[in-house]
Amino acid sequence: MFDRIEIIRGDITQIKVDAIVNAANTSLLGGGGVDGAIHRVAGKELYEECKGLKGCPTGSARLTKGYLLPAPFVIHAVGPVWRGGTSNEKALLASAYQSVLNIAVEHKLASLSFPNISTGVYGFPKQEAAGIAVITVINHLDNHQWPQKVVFVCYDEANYLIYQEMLSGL
Ligand code: AR6
Repeated sequence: MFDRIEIIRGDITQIKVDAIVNAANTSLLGGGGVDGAIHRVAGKELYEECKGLKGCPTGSARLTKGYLLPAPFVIHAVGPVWRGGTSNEKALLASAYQSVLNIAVEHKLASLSFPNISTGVYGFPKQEAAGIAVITVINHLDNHQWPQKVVFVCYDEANYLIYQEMLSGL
């Protein structure tokens, strides 16, 4: 099982897997953080394809091509804005991860890399977000062949340390 999960510190736009996951917003039309970085590297064709999707609700995800990215596909997941924890944020974050995993099953994507959705501008507490991400992924991998491999890509040191500790304790 745990040979199917990897943690790395780095920039998700440089990772060659079947699909990288974007931490998008409901418009799917780009923004700052990892979303801005992905759109910058993928080029304007990604923006054009996203325009045609007409948005995505919080807790869901949409598949596009990767264009100039090393990864052939991007799965745009919309995590919740943290509003203190009483606005269904935990279930919505789990649902964003699960939606990505469901797309991987549907399209038989062998490898995925996730950023730490909602833990930047959206302000979700990092430790709690990591717990939700890891549990959702492990439960899914326990019961599904696809994706064969999941990489958690941590950009900031705080998230990297949290994920390392969390997975070493399992
Ligand atoms: N590679 C991997 N992770 C990254 C990168 C990168 N190049 N750049 C930042 N991160 P955020 P959110 C990490 O703010 O909280 C956007 O404007 C970052 O350290 O990108 O889900 C969207 O358009 C953090 O751990 O996304 C939305 O409006 C994680 O990515 C809004 O921000 C998520 O931080 C979404 O907010």
